[in-house]
Amino acid sequence: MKARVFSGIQPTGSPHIGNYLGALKNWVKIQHEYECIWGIVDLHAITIYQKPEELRQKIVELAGMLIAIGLDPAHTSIVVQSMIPAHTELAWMLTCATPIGWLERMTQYKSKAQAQETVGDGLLQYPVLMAADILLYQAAIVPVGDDQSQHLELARDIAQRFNSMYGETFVMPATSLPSVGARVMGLDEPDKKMSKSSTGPNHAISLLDDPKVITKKIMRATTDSNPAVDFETMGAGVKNLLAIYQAFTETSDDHVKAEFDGLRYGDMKKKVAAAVVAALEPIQVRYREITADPGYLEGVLKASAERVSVFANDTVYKTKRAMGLYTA
Ligand code: AQP
Repeated sequence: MKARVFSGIQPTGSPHIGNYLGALKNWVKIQHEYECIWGIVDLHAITIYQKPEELRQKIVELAGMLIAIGLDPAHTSIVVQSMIPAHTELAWMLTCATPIGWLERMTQYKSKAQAQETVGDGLLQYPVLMAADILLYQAAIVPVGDDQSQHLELARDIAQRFNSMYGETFVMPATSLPSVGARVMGLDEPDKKMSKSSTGPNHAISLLDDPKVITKKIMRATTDSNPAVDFETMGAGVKNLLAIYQAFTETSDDHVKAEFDGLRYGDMKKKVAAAVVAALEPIQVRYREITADPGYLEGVLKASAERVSVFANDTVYKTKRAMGLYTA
């Protein structure tokens, strides 16, 4: 039997190359090796206010994007989290087994809470819901970007605590990070991770950005005071651009060094931009074809939800039994 894999992406903003290189590209690579479930985690998205009309639209667009990047819905499940009530049922049971101090320590909670006038309880519970997403499917592997490593560790702690309180119920999930691109930084602020919610016009490259826009953003990316690439002294901005190039072209460290050492920044940026444009163009063509037929996407989401509900309900049943809740 193939091991099960789960990972999710929030339908907030437009997916960017950080999401792609940190997580999505890896999803496509492993989709035939494992039994994979990919979540459009809309219940996570609402931990920060989302405009309802936009959210609904973004969920469908994200489903289209996941297929456009190469996920094959005939072999892999693409699920909208809120279509499967078992996610929230399990999340509540796990909440009751999670010490609040574990949640207050999460760095994502601290940084997102700082940016809010009023902090909703959902933001604090975010990692418990994420643990529920993973444990619900008894996933053995979770491919994510590096920013989610702390949440994954917490999911393991929650699983371990639950198993020791109530008996073996959950499979322990392992984190899988890509070797290059695990943390893509903002083009304008290379000390901050590229993020959908950052608003700077040159911060992120969306997977749907026009080739001209991609080139313009990369040409304006922050570098340092050197005139050309120097592997001994390069700053975070140049490192980030070369990591983006390497992750898109899947070339070795030696190849990148040979190609870029001593190259002036203007020429280096042109090469990076050409690699990003070449990789994203076919995705954009497929995206336009797929989203032209919303009925198709609806069918994919319904079929996936039906398929995975069997495992999900089974885990909820086991968890209820373990905790002594009443089951018919
Ligand atoms: N900059 C990044 N580099 C590498 N991987 C990244 N991921 C996110 N940003 C980077 C990975 O993408 C997957 C899905 O992301 P998400 O939508 O759940 O993550 P996020 O952290 O919420 O993304 P954003 O862009 O930062 O959105 P906001 O601003 O709304 O919080 C995850 O596997 C994540 O690791």
